[in-house]
Amino acid sequence: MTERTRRRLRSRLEIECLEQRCVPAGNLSVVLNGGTLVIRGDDLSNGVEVTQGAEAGQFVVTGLNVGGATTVNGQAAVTVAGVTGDVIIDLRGGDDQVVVGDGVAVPRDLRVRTGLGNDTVTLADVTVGEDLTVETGLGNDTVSVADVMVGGDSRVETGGGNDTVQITDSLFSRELRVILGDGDDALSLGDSMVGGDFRVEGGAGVDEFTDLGGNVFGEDVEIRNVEVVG
Ligand SMILES: [Ca+2]
Ligand SMILES: [Ca+2]
Ligand SMILES: [Ca+2]
Repeated sequence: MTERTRRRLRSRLEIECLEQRCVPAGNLSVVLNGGTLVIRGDDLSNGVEVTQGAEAGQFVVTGLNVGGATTVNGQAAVTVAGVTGDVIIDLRGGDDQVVVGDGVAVPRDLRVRTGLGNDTVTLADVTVGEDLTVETGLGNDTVSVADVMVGGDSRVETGGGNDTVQITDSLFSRELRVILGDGDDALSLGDSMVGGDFRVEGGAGVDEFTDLGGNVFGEDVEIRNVEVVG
């Protein structure tokens, strides 16, 4: 081994050690960028809960225990004030858990992405000023939406895997699109209002849509590639 090769190897090892020290297991990075709150996970399983703070535009981001404690900027929880735009949650690989609720009012878009893994997204008692997007990617995912009000368009896309989407007691001012992707998926909708088009795309697999009743549809209803409708 030449001196140059040895030096190069040593510096690479040092970088790897630094990376391991700087990124503890299951940490979320939380930043406020021009009024937009961005919560990013790593490829380990992450859990996060976002709740409303004392004032408008103030949010409390708490790490949840998902087979190990998730930290938020290295701490148990952080409070972020001055959120005037979107809330973006991107947790990447791992079996992630996202809870947004308890009266959260997102000024503009709420965008949740959970990447690979078997992920769970729960939105309960949330107001979204503009658009709502939930993308759970490959893996067997569960999305629960209850008591949610959206001012703009809504899209839930669950990717490959056997996914379950349950929507109740919610108001979608404009269109609601649910794209279930590959795998045997199940969607249920109850006591909700969709102001624009309601579109469901089941994709490959044996998919099921259950109308729980009490729904009001303002425009077109289009359910495609869904094998069981009840
Ligand atoms: Ca994931
Ligand atoms: Ca999926
Ligand atoms: Ca499917």
